[in-house]
Amino acid sequence: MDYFLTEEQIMIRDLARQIAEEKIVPVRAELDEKEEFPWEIIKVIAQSDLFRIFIPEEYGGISKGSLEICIAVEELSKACLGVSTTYAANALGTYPVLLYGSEEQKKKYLPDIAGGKRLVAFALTEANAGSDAAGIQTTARLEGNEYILNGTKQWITNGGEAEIYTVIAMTDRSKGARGASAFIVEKGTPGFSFGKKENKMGIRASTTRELIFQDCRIPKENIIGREGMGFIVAMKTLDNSRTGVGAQGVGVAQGAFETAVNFARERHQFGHPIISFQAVQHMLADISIQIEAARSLVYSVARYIDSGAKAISKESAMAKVFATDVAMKVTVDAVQIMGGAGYMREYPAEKMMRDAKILQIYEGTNQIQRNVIGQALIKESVKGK
Ligand code: COS
Repeated sequence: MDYFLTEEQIMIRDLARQIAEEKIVPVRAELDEKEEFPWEIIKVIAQSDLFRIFIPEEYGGISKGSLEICIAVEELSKACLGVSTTYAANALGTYPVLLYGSEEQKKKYLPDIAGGKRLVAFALTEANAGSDAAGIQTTARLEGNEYILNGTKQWITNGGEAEIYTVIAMTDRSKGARGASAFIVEKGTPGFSFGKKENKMGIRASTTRELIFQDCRIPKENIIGREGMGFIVAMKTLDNSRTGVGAQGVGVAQGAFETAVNFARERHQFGHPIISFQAVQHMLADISIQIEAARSLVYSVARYIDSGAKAISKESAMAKVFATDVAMKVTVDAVQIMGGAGYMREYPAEKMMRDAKILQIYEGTNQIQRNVIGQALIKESVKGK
């Protein structure tokens, strides 16, 4: 399929593909095995300017949009979802500043983020606030010129390795979702420490950690937007970021497809390569149809976001659900085509299958995405759209 990419988009794709093939593929199994954070690869990504993609030019970026991010994420994901999660979560953590940050905050943080000098993490989830994001318990109390944060965030991607954290906390718990606010907290701030590091089924090259705030004082200027805007900041951040999770799905599915095709050409049974059997061809045909459909949707939604559309919740949720459900099915089928070999650590298919599962869970489970789509459909039907 020709997606009519511009020369610049093709350049981004080729650059990300080269990094994926030369730097990620050779070490992905080891990173997965050792559950090791990919600092060497992050440095290469930084040197290649891929962190600059979605940062405006005036802050050291190249002012590209959602489609360019998706293209880069897809290529990295084809090689390793753990590495691409680190990259994509950095964008997730940056969106609050990009979308709602003050001029001072943008000037202070975005150039370093664009240069890949400081990684970012987004901290919303807590032990009792996963799908129910408005149920967060972490508090931020204004005292003089400082906010004092108390609480614990759970399962934070890039936790511990990132230098900058965009944190959602309650400034007025009595107001529910309308009592949340968003803050920037820097690593090293007294009262801010890291807790449990998770041992995960997949995306093991990425790090997932607890953040602990104990009377952590931050300057009052570190609030993003105004008090009470935190839930909207979080939801808009996720609206902008979820298409990228869809792109991760497309990438890992493509990686699994290519692995299965290569294997099916080489593997002989009953005197023939297994790719010559119709049972295998039909599975590969179904896989390729699903991947192309997922890519088409992800790219279309990314282009829709880049067109400046304001209401993007439904569309980004659709891209996330469809492409990540495809990723799960395709990676399972790739293992099936490869049979016993697919189940072995010697081949990358089993890692891709383990990695793919998280895509249906993080940045809002696929059940929550269907709620978001359902709510949008109700609103549209009321408006008679
Ligand atoms: N954009 C702008 N505003 C939004 C919004 C969006 N995408 N989604 C919700 N809002 C607003 C609503 O309009 C509502 O505003 P009012 O109080 O003015 O009416 C407010 O935010 C609360 O919304 P709602 O009542 O829909 O909130 P709920 O508590 O029912 O939760 C879901 C909504 C389930 C969609 C939300 O909690 C969610 O997305 N959960 C998943 C979180 C997630 O992705 N976690 C992953 C961790 S981050 S990696």
